[in-house]
Amino acid sequence: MKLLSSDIKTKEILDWKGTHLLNYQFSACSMKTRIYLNLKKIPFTSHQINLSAGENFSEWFQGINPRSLVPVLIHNGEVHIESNDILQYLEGRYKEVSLIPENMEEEIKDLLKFEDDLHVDIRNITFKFLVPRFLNKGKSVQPKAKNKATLNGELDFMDDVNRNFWEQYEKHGIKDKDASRSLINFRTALEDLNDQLEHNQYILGSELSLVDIAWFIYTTRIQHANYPLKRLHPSVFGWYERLYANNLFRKEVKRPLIMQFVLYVHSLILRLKRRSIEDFLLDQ
Ligand SMILES: N[C@@H](CCC(=O)N[C@@H](CS)C(=O)NCC(=O)O)C(=O)O
Repeated sequence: MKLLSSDIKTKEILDWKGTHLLNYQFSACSMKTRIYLNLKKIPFTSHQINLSAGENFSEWFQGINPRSLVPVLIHNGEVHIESNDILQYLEGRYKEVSLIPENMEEEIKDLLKFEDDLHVDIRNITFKFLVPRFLNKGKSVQPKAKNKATLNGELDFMDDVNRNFWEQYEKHGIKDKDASRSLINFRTALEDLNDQLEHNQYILGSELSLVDIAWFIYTTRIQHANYPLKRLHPSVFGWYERLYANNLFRKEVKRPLIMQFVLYVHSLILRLKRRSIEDFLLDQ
């Protein structure tokens, strides 16, 4: 999704030349765009927006993305938001090493839309089973900036959806019924994926595509949250391991040891309390 230059209120970025990615090291959608840029060998400048510190709600960033979300691509002063749209936009500009197999544009569009629709579910799973709630305690959702970016001249409702998510999370965490529904949605999608990957090297056949990149990120995330991928969907797990062997994928999903340690302790606590993904799956 390309924004109009009149929608951008942080005007300085309109003069940026080359390829810039506003992203966060540990954000799933950011990882997706970084892996894509690595695979395509597109040189880019990375600008970290620390989501844990609420930097996406700074005046500066709110003046760029009306949704206050990462990633944002700035390509020779043009601003693009929505990770899947960013990949498809770049695919149209950089044709060598195609990641949209011939005649599959429409199928890929549909599959990426399906993947994007699951974003709310990966969020629920992440904040229910992976990230302890205290880590988001200090997350400061700043009020709407005076000079907020717009979408075609209007404030964007997706910003309110996101703010509402954080407000609810602050009050109740992720509710059990939402977590269960999200697990069912993922399990169903992964069962289909498993059928496809039983006979194929990649999701769409013999060629690597944007859909593989997108699902690599989701499968990484749910495994970090201790979803039993290998046991429930062995062909998806085999495909995941093949991609993980490639450093262009692997380096973007690396987590520092201290983070791994904190999340491991959290997962032990969930297991002891019988609140892990495995426990929720048993109840379904
Ligand atoms: N559909 C969007 C989702 C973007 C999104 O939700 N980004 C998350 C990180 S993965 C974010 O910026 N979260 C910050 C927040 O909610 O405060 C995309 O694909 O780009």
